[in-house]
Amino acid sequence: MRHQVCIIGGGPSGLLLALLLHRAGVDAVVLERRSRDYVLSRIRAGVLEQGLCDILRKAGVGARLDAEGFVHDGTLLVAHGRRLRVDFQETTGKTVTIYGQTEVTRDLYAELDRIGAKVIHEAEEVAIQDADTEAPYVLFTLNGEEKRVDCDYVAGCDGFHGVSRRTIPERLRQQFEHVYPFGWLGILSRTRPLQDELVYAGHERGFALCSMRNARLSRHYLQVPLTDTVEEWTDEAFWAELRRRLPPDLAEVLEIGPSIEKSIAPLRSFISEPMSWGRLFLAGDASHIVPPTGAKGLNLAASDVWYLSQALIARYAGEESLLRDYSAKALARVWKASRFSWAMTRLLHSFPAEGPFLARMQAAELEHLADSHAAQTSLAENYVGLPY
Ligand code: RFL
Ligand code: PHB
Repeated sequence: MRHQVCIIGGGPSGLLLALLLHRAGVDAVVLERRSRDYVLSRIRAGVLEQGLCDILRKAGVGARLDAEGFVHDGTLLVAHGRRLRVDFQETTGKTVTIYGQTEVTRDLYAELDRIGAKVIHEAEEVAIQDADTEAPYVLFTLNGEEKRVDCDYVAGCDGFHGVSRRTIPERLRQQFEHVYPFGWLGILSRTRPLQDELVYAGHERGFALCSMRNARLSRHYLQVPLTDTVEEWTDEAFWAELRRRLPPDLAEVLEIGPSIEKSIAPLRSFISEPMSWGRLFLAGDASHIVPPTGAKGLNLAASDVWYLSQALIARYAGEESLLRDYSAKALARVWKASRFSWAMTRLLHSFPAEGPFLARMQAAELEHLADSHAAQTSLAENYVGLPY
């Protein structure tokens, strides 16, 4: 088969790119390794920047987001005996929206189905060939049968463990990585969110986050050692530990209930440069990972996809310079969001191996944040998303 663009990976990056291209009359196919049910069972991001919401609306998939998403004007930070509400609306004039990545993905699938775009699931052994030539192609197997897609361009949207990044020869790739000595244990429960906004809690026993998906669905996280397993964490142990890490008045009103999902994710910062090679272009987690503390992963995937979609659309209108500049342009925003995610992680987690110096630095930084409108504005500006 032949398509103008072959997109590897049907997560949010790949699906959004496919939709933006189809809207502009560029023909794209998506090859996804998993089943649709599997993709829709992954519980991930929940905080959408205004930039991502605007893209979803432009792509024609904003209706449910606008009807069901929760607009948040600020967030609460509690740590080192301080309680600080950062007001996004007042400091930046912007907000974020709580709407699960699963729902974004569901909306994208529904619209791609409606317009008849091709998303091939359970595509195995995907291999990108001749990406550094004028005629790239992609091989894969489907139900044991070998298939081939000939295309003009390949978009690598297949996440951290995908094949796209590794298709770029190692000698041409520079990788930057920082692994944190802990993970996040997350649970989803049919309980009332702790309060109307997210609560980021720093505690000497470790970080905790109280988030949500809707008025009856909570998403909470605990910092845990990398050696912990999900099986070791009963629901009772999770709730007891979360309560310990919250200020008493919040712990008291925390509604608890059985978990309906529980998982542990390691935290890392990772960036691979460049984000393109010949006619292969990477977007989203395929090229970079941020720790979830700043809620930036999905949002960065969206800014990559926006730049890439505009570059490919321009290319089919006869203008090639945007594609040439794609990697540099995307990386500039990636590094800034990675810096923010790293700084939020350093500020709020416990790093016992680093001794008391870091803990005092965290306390000083929170004190500065509490005293300085400029510092709050800077945090808010990054949290709601840098412009693109
Ligand atoms: P994905 O979502 O990993 O999708 C990649 C897709 O590619 C498929 N694939 C392949 N397909 C074909 N052939 C292959 N060889 C393939 N290999 C893989 C996979 O099956 C998959 O469907 O990457 P994408 O699209 O770039 O999207 C990135 C986001 O998913 C990710 O950045 C966010 O979820 C990160 N993240 C958060 N981001 C935010 O912006 N805000 C948040 O609040 C937030 N919270 C989170 C998060 C990630 C978390 N985890 C579990 C990593 C919270 C958590 C706990
Ligand atoms: C989430 O709701 O899953 C979530 C929210 C904020 C974060 C990370 C994850 O910083």
